[in-house]
Amino acid sequence: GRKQSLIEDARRERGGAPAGSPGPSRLGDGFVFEEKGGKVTLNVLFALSSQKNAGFFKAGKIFETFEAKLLHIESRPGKKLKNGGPDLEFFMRCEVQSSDLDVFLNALKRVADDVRSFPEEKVPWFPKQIKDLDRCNELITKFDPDLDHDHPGYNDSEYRKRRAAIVELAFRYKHGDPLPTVEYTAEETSTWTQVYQQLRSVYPGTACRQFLDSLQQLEKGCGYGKERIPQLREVSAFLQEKTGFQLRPAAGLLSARDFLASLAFRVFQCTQYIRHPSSPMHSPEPDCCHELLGHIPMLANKEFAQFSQEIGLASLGASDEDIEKLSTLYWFTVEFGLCKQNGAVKAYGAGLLSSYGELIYALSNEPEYKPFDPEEAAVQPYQDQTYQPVYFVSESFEDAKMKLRRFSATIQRPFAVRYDPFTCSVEVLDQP
Ligand code: HBI
Ligand code: NLE
Ligand code: FE
Repeated sequence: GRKQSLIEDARRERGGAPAGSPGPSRLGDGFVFEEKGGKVTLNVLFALSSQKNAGFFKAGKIFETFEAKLLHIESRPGKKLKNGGPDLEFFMRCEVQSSDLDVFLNALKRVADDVRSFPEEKVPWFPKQIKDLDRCNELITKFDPDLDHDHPGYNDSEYRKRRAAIVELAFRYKHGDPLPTVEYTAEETSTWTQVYQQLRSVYPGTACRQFLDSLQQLEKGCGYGKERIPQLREVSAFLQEKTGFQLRPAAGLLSARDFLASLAFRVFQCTQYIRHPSSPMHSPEPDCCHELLGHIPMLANKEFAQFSQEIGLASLGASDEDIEKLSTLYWFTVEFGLCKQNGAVKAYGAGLLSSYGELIYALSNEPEYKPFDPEEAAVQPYQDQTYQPVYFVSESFEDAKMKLRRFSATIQRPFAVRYDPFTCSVEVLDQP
């Protein structure tokens, strides 16, 4: 009936091309749709005038005619249409007979505007070039001082205003721009001084050797000290010489996927604002004390830089479940890891090395210690509001690195990636 007549129409439009099964189809959009059991799954986007509701029912009729199996539907207000009036944009995921695909989409194009179709994404998008990191900035707002009632800055409008201004620099930043400089206020500098002095005095007995080595170099050659907050620009230049890592400004806590992806390019996303002066000893979220004191000294270490990048590469295009595992592992190592050195337990995790309160607590006899095992650490539940109840202790720094590397290699993907340092890009190698 109706379907047959649409097929006839389509054949006429194609200039009388023979009918028959077009099979997996390449359409105007240039996508190849994968056929499975005679069916294809596709995403369709189209716009309809919200003033003429008839369009919606006509579109629905087409889905009905082709017995499209709807898997998902969303609508949102769109732009103004050519033919006047605001529109509604629809996003549908559906399954149709692969032999009907062309005709189905053409029929839709007659009743809707801006019809676009693309195959179902099987692998989550990931950056291939260093400049793609401009798109890796998904924020997790749970510790945002504007939204989180428990944030020490929640009732401090001055703090929030100042912080918004610093965060704006990160929002505007594009790869290749000079790193923004922040003129820190006297109050901010005084918070830094307090944090620096407290931590510096306990580092010799609590931090791992690699951290102490780097910190010394940063103090000698990169302006580290209690007097002022180092600028990202000078720190990035220092790191580039040591390990090829560079910094880019981040607006806050990023999603694990975006944060880890940047590590694949030896880019570390750094917040530039400082914690609230009322809680210098601990903050649940990253701030410049955490980045500059916790992370930077470790990233100036060649071996640590190497395995940070490896975790990053393992995360590219990984499933949500694998990202969850990798980020939990990252949490218990890069953020809160302990290791044995000369018979004593020392901290190498950045979340410990930037929090006087937790550093002392982690090395006291209060928390539980477990021997580091990546399989176990990757699924250990954790909370990120306050001090950890459990820490993983590795036999040595090298041992942690080796085990982490072995674990990262077990993340399964239908392709392999290789980093090309000459072009700062990721090559994707398809595996059969
Ligand atoms: N975002 N800006 C920023 N800084 C971090 O240190 C950070 C992050 N997002 C996630 C994260 N760290 C990790 O704890 C893991 O979830 C990867
Ligand atoms: N708790 C850390 C600190 O106070 O510096 C920050 C941890 C960020 C994950
Ligand atoms: Fe961190």
